[in-house]
Amino acid sequence: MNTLSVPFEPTEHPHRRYNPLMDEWVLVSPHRTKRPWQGQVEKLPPEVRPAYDPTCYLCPGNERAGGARNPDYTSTFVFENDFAALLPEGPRGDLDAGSFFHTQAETGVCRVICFSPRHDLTLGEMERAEIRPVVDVWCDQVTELGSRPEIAYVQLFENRGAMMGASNPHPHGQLWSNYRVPQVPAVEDRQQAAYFAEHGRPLLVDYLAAEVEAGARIVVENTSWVALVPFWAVWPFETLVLPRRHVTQMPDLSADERDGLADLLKRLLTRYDNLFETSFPYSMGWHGQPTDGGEYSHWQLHAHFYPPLLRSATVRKFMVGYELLANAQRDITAEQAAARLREQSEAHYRTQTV
Ligand code: H2U
Ligand code: ZN
Repeated sequence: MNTLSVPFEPTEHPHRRYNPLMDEWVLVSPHRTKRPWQGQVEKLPPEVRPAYDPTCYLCPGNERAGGARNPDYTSTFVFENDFAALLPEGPRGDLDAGSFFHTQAETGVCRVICFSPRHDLTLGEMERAEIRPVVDVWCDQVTELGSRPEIAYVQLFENRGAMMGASNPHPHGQLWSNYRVPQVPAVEDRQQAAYFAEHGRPLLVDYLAAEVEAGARIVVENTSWVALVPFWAVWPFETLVLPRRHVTQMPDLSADERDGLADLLKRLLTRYDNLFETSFPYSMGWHGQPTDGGEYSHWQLHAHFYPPLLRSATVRKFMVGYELLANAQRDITAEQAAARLREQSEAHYRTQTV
C-alpha cells in the first residue's frame, strides 16, 4: 500500500531489494545519505614497505612459523597452511545425538597462495603480466584439489588489509577446500539450480544480460569480463565480477579470458585504491561449481568483493545492531556506489601507472 501521494522513488525512499543468488533481502535507506556528517575524512599517510622484509613469513627464502623455509620463488608460491583450519586426515562421521546436537566430521586442505615475491605490492599494483600467473594458479589449484574424491568444494579467497584481518601485508590469498560444500556456495547452488529448472538458463547469465542493458551498476568491463555493483549489494562498494561467457568453474577459462581477468582485476583494484586514496581493504573470493562430480550447468563462475570502507580511508561500515538482528542495510544505493567507482581514474594514485 502506498501511503504517500508521491510515487515511489528508489533514489529517495527507503526500500528492500531482493538477492536471488542468496534468497536474502537488503534494506536500502538512500534518504540517510543526506544527514550531516561531522566525522573526519582522513587520509592515511602512504605506507612505505620494503620489496623484501627479512621478518615476513611469506617473503622468498624466509622461515615460516612451523619451521619450513620458503623457496626463492620468483612468481607465485603455494604452500600448505601451517595452521590449517581443516585437516586432510580424519574420521568421517555424522553424530546425531538428539535433534539439537547434530555434528558432522569435516576434513579438507588449506593452503596459502603468495601472489608475488614482492613484499611491497598489492594484487592491484602488480602488472597485468604478473596478475595472469595468479589467475593460472587459482585455476590449477581448483583442478588439482577438485580432482580428489574427498574434496567437494575449493574456496579461493583473499583478505586484504589489517581492517579485514589479514595477518601480513605481503600480497597473498588462501584456499580452504572441504569434503562437504560449505554454507554460502550451497545456498548459491540451490538458488541457481531452482532458477535453471524454471527458466532453462543460468541465473547469473541472465542477470548479467539485464545489468548490461541497464548500465547503471556497471563499474569496469572488457571483452570477456564485467565488474558491477550488484543490485542487492550490502557492503557500500561491494562488486560482483562475472565472465561474459557461461563458465561454471575457473579451470574452464580460456587463455584470453585469463588475460582479460588480469586486466579487469588491475582496473577494478586501481579504482578501489583511488576512491579514498588508500590501499583499499576487502575480502574477495571465487564461487565456482562444486567439484564432487555432479551436474552443475546451472552454475556461473563469479567473484565477490566485499570492502568495508564507507566514507574515507578510516571510516568503515559496521555490520552491527539491526544487521545482526534483523536485516542487512545500506545507505548509498548500489547505483550511487557504481557511479563513484566509475568516476575514478585507472591511473593509480601512488604509482600513476595504468
Ligand atoms: P591471512 O593473512 O588471510 O590471515 O592468511 C595468512 C595465513 O597464513 C593464515 O591462515 C598462515 C595462517 O594460518 N600462516 C602459515 O601458514 N605459516 C606461517 O608461518 C604464518 C601464517
Ligand atoms: Zn613479505
